[in-house]
Amino acid sequence: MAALRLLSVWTLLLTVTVCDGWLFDGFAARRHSESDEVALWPLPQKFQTSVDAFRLSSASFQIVHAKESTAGPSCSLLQNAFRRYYSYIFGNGRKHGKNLENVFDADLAELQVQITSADPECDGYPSLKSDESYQLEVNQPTAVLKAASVWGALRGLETFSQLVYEDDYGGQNINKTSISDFPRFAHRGILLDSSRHYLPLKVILANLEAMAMNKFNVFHWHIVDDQSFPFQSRTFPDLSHKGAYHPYTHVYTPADVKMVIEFARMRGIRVLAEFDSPGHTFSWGKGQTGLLTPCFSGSSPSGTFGPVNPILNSTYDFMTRFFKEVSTVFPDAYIHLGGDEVDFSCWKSNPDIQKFMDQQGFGQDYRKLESYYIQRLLDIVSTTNKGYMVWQEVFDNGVKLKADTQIHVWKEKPPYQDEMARITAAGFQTLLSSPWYLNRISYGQDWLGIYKADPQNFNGTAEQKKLVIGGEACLWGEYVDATNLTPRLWPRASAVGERLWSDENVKDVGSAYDRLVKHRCRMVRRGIPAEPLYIGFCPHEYS
Ligand code: CP6
Repeated sequence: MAALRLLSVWTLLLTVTVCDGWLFDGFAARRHSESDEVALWPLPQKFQTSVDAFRLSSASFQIVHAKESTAGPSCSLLQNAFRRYYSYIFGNGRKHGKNLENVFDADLAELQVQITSADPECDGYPSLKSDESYQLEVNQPTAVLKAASVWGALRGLETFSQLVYEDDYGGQNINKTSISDFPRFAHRGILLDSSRHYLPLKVILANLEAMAMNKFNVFHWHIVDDQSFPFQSRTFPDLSHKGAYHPYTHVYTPADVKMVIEFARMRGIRVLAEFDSPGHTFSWGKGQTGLLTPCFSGSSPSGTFGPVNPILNSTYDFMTRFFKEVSTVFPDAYIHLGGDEVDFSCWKSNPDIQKFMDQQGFGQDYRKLESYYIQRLLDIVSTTNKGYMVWQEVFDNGVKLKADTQIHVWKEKPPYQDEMARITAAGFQTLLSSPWYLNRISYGQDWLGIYKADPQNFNGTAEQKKLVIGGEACLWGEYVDATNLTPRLWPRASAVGERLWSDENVKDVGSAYDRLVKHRCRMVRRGIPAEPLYIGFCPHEYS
């Protein structure tokens, strides 16, 4: 046994304290080749680790429910997570055979998972209010993970799996460690766009798996847009039958959607569906005649269509029935209603719209017409008891919003800092995406700019800063399909993941680089083809 293991000095090697605002990490770990393998991402809020190393045997190590836990074997969410993390720790059974022949007295026998609240939320859905905090004590002969609910336990299991490293003999080790962790922001999302290109279920599920590795908790599903309508509606089957790229292969059936939601739930991830209107709706028109505004060329219809027609009662009847269905299909408490980038030229060309504008006294201000539509849509969606999220234009146009509306900032200009200051000054919750448009690519290490952006970096009171619920990395789909989605998103989205989870003082790019390189190799080992940050190699890339 290595002499190192006999040293039971409780050494503070890596310490992050929030209150002092100092950060000291990394260099001591480099002295020990064993700890070299350990790279926590995102960095926990508080942690201490020592040179005391314990061995794990794949033959005997177990993840179990603690006796005191309010959850037990009937909690399939945890059972499933235990199995998943056992596989990640011991390499999906690849080395299993070898280790089984080599049964030894392990130093760490088990990880006990203890849920402490009366309701562990095993069968529930994660929400903005979920408690994702956890405490992890790794000691001999057992490690203990404590969390109020399953949501914190999931985050702690990921951290535990990241603490395990391989020694020179291929054995699994973990150092004595103490962690207390919680997220900085409650909303940590990834936007995927399944309209510009259809995304096979497999790709969506792989992305959810990668999200869990990075402690993301919201999958913003920009499911339909101008180019295609893959969402299969039971009430309006023609929407996908006529509006999808293909009526059978390029659709998400109710069973598909259920599978995505359940796969996400098992990982503590919300599925936030976006049905963007009145713009970005060209594909809706194919299966729902009369929904879109007919554009005119001079005094006759040109045969082309614009945004949703806001002046017809039939439009609002349709939206009422459609969102009633959507609100039952997606269990999340919020729906994203879009409201971005409305092109007014078609509305301007249409004489019926002009007449309506006159009647309403809107003059030539088409933003007022847009607001009129959004107002009525919001009233409809409110009757489904859902909260809503909208893109920033809706706020910019002065639409009257319910107090719990969340406003999604995406534009680069005016500067997002000014926009967030205005939104929070008006008392609304907000989330940031402007610096995190990962569909934008450039030569070089663009993760640095992504990493440095901070959603609370604007002029405002503490009260205003509290209204920032987090942010989302967006991967718009114009140039992305199943072939390139994963490497384009990861590990660049990981930079957003740490910004949204870790303390605001965690911003040393040197430490981040070292950890992110290893974290990226870990994702690759776990089957996520994340692209390299820069030159180099992964320890296991040929094994
Ligand atoms: N689609 C929709 C898009 C975009 C938006 N909404 C978008 C805008 C600018 C860039 C990338 C994507 N493709 N519906 C804006 C929210 Cl750079």
